[in-house]
Amino acid sequence: HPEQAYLDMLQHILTNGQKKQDRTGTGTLSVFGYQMRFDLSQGFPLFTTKRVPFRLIASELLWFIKGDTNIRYLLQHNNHIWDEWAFKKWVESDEYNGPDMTDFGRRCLIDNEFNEIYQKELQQFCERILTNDEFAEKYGDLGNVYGKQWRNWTASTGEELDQLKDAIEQIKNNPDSRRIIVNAWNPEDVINAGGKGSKAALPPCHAMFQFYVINGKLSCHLLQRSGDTFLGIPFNVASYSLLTHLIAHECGLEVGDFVHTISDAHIYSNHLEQVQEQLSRTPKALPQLRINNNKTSIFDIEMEDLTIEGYDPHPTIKAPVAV
Ligand code: UFP
Repeated sequence: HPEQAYLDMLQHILTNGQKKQDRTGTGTLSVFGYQMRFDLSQGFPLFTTKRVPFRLIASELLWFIKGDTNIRYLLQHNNHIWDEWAFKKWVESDEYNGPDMTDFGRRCLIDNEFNEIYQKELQQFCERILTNDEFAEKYGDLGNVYGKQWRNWTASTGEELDQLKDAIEQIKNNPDSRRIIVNAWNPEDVINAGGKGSKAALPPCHAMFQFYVINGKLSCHLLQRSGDTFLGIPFNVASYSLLTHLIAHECGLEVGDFVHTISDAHIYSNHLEQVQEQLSRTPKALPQLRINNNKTSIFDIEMEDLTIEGYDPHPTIKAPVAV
């Protein structure tokens, strides 16, 4: 079963992972350098041993593809996965004069009373992003995150590079090339990322990807510098598999493999029981992805053009996010 590659990785980290401290203070079991391979013709790797929310993954990917870096688009699609990053910029700004939100990520996990105040404040923030253009422009934008780097990387000359469009052109016109790469890791923007006045809300996790064409099939290799294997990786696998499908669709190619290399592949110490639960489950048949055939360009694809068929996963497994 294609999903076994993922379950094997979880088991490998449980067995061989070293105890390692991390930025969030949670603690992990970690291995350095792990690779998975998914043959996309065997079904769409939206994992079945727990429910993975396709709509969130797809709307985030379409947001990257548009080159958008403002969370407004995500909120319009009821997608809240990036809220905290924009909220952080807002509460650290001079204009914010609400309740003290210092270190909100950690505090809301341990302090119920604070969590209620925080949730209310966050909800108001999202409302304002949706309804107030000026506010959205100023505080909804995450800076030089994926969308910016993929579609308008600013060169030292000031020229804007569209790496994603260039990659698609290469796939169409020069498919044997070994240089079909999109790089999200911009060293200049990574300096002090997330800090006050920084250019990017956070340094990219999925740093660089490359395409490969053989026998009419498109494959994609992602290099991810850091992977939360329980919570993050199922999203990342589905996201890049979807990207590969979309580009193959545009280029008239079949899908090949999605190859996923993770540098620091870790399980957080507070996800161990959840991982055991997931490993005790038997994978079910993978679903199929359908893309609207009336559209070709990936830049025109919207949510309603994407359907997942035959997805019948085991239930969700809840786990705290390390922030
Ligand atoms: N993480 C993922 N996938 C992502 C993403 C984050 O696994 O797409 F954005 C995890 C990896 C790590 C944490 O556990 O989030 C980021 O922390 P750091 O920057 O310290 O690696």
